[in-house]
Amino acid sequence: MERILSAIKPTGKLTLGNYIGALSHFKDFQDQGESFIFIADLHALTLPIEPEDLRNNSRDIAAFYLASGLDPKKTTMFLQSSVSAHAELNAIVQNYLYMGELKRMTQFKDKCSKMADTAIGMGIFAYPVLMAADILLYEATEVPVGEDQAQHVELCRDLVRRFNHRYGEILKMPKAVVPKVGARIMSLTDPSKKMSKSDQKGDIFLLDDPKTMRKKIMSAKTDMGPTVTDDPVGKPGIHNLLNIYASLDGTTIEEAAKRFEGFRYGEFKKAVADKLDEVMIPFRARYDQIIADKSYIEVLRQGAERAREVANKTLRKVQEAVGLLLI
Ligand code: AQP
Repeated sequence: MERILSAIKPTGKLTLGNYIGALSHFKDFQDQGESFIFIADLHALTLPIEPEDLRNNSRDIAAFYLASGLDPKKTTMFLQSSVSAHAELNAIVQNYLYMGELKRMTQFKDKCSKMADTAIGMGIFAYPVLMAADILLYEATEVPVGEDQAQHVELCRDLVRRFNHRYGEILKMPKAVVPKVGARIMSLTDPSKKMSKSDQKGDIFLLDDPKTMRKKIMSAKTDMGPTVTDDPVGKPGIHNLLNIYASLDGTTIEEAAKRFEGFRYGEFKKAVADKLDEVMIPFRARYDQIIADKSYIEVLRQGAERAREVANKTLRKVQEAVGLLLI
């Protein structure tokens, strides 16, 4: 049976990118295998964040998980920081990844490109090490990620090869699964940039009201030429909107492009905004209902118990393999 593992960092208010690239797939995972979905709160500390924001974002994500259809009876849902094995395995596996490899990671280069060396914490550099520990603890076979995280899963695979070559078949080999549509939703104001929680402008947030979402779609940056055709290079704005529409509609970009071929931009944007309403209004209603009853947070406590059982078994195997004296 497949073991599926995914997470979201509570670094800010979730965006439509997080919905399309992650949340919208979570419900299906629980029918495809055994799924572990967590809130990556330790990862959220890798860039400065206010404690109160971190707490609120974490609570919000738990509610979004439930609103997306995760059933705590089928999916182990938990906070990363509730399972100390993540930090313990991190301390071991960091010795099997190298500085040169971590320096080459695109996310590290992107996040740090505008920061002075003195402001870059070790955590952001070592982010893929903790992510490898997350994946390996649950012996995940499939790791659904957006395009930008696939490189980290590749690094984790290198680590498994290296570790198992040295100690025998101890770690399970994971595989990144990148969705065919919606793997990288771009900013609405600058389609050359990924839509991101930490980028406040031009992004649709899941807590935006329907009117605001519509306004953002209607004023999304488009391209030369008055009508719709799919051209990822020449018309990145339109391509992004087609990607959003196709993801929400459960169709392909080609199919969406065919449907809107020759539409004027205004008409097409209206169709995208309508589709967004169709998906987001009921989603938001489920979220509102969940968040109103504070007891929902209890699912994280129960999830952590189950997660600890699985994670501690793997941790012990690794500790034994490397020669730690377990007394
Ligand atoms: N724009 C996006 N398009 C498609 N998928 C996306 N994801 C994020 N943005 C997009 C997917 O959401 C999941 C959770 O991501 P994360 O919070 O762990 O990290 P991230 O990818 O760095 O997300 P953000 O929103 O860009 O966060 P910040 O601004 O804090 O760095 C992942 O599956 C991710 O691929």
